[in-house]
Amino acid sequence: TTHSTEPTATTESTERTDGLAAGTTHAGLQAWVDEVAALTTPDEVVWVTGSEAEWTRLTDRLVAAGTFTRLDERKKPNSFYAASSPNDVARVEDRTFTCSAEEKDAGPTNNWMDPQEMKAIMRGLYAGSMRGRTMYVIPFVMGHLNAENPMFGVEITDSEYVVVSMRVMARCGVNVLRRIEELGDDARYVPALHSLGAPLEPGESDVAWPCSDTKYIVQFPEERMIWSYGSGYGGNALLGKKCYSLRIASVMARDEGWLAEHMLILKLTSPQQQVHYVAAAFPSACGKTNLAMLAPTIPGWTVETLGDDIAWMRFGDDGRLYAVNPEFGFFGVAPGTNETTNPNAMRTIERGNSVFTNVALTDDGDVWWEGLENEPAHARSWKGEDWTPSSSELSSHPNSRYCTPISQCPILAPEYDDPRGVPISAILFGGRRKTTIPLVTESRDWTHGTFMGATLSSETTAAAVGQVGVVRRDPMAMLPFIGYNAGDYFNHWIGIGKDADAAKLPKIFYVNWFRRDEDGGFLWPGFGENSRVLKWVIERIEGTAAAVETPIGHVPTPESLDLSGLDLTPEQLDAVLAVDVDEWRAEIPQIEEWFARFGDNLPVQLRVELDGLKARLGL
Ligand code: GTP
Ligand code: SPV
Ligand code: MN
Repeated sequence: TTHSTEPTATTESTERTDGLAAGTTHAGLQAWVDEVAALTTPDEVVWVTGSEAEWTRLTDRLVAAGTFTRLDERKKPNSFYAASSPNDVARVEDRTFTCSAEEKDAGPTNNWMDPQEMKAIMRGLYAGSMRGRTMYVIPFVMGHLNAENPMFGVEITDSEYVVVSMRVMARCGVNVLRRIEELGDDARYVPALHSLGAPLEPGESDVAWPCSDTKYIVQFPEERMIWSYGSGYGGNALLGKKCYSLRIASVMARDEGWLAEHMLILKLTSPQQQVHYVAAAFPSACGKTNLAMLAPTIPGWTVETLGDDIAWMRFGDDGRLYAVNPEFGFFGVAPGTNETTNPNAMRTIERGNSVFTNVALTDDGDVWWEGLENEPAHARSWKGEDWTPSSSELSSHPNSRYCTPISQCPILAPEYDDPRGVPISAILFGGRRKTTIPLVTESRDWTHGTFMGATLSSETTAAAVGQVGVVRRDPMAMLPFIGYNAGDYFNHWIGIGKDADAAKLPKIFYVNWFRRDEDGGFLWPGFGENSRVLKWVIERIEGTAAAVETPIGHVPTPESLDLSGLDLTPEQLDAVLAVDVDEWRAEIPQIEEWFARFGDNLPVQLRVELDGLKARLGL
């Protein structure tokens, strides 16, 4: 491979004569690319190949532009530091729209605008928006290229940061394009248009993090199309992730009888070598990555990782629900990640090939964040300011992220790469609640589990712009990601249970790692100790663990949890498992208010579940 330092025309044409793309023989795709180029008027159009030379060229260009700082090769090989503009640090839920033809199809939880109206606004914004920049065309596939129905996408972007990050997060490049071309008109791909909204005038020098104050993250569900403008941040700009794999895919899943969910996937092996696969939905920044890579503290149990953010689940021929992770990398929360909480994430990132955004840059060319070991005496904060341990400000943004290849995870399960996926034994729903929700509750059946998911609540986090720590309903951890009417989504979940053989469905549980004591401390140690909860879940499935029936479901008896070697007093255990009737009675009006938003569109089964819960609480 060549290692040019300049993005020269010569390097491009070398690749093209190597058989890599200068364009496509797929007429429909070429027409769309031409149309976007005519609208956005970039200086040049480059097709992303996925080659090593291309990575070098892009990262060199980002270093030259001041967007990237190369980290010390001995610490993090082939890795880069980036700091965003302070107004571009997280998903922007109030700027995110579902533009279905009918408003009712966006439902009460999404922002909606008429698609024609939205397109008129955005065409105005896109006009000339790539002036002075390069327009990249990224052919990608979510999931496996050899899947029965490969889930193609093509992202157009004017951001090199986005191209580099997409190459980590999704399977991208010329192999994907060739497959799209072979399939011709049969290739289904999601066109995904992204612009930073920061055109450059001739001679104008660029800023390190170009973006716009005006932001739009828009899904057109009927057209299976995405338009994004003004942000370079992860979920707003890496369009294969939340926009495609959750918002658009959830619409496809509704129409085709499967599930697109905000879930991690892990493989659990017992000391008897029994294997179970578990999927878990927690809202953003509520513990998916950490649970997916968990290092168990109980002897003989092992965890392997398949995915940390998104699961697509379809029924197999045997009637079981099979999950695949459509992604190719991790876009993980940095703060709090360390050798104790998540040693497997530490091993993954130290292999390099990673991008760190909005953390601190140390004087010796490494990265640091709150919660990491070896606090430096001095660093450059994510805001570009001098930082020392006595600084009043954080060194890293609470939503700072590492972007790293999944293949580097030391506990990656080999099945990760199987396009058929893995059969799921248990689904966990969980949120971040200081009170009320016990450590773990088992649902009675699929419909009750759907009720648990539909009423899931969590304190808001820094993963989205807005107030942090406010309790809100976050159904199935999908509030910002359901691409259609959430009432219809609940109906779809109920329907999945109706169509299936109940004995083969995953058992559904509700967990809460975040309950607090009076002093505000966590009642449960979390992280690796969560393996004790996973063990109980598996033993419930196998019928060997005890539970008490409560108004909200089955909760462990104090003896049924394996607590060997754990420093937890009986009082603390009682507190973490408690089902406090008064707290639950106080929860009911919130659930009623939430359900009222769906009117007649709320599945009757969920109303029946709520009535049953109220009766058991003596209401
Ligand atoms: P997204 O990538 O935004 O979807 O987040 P996520 O669900 O993958 O959350 P992640 O695992 O990155 O955790 C977010 C924050 O919660 C981090 O700061 C973790 O340290 C913290 N966290 C994760 N698991 C636990 C736990 O078991 N107990 C406690 N107390 N904190 C946890
Ligand atoms: C989340 O917010 O749930 C994330 C990060 O996983 S983002 O890619 O920005 O959506
Ligand atoms: Mn997420």
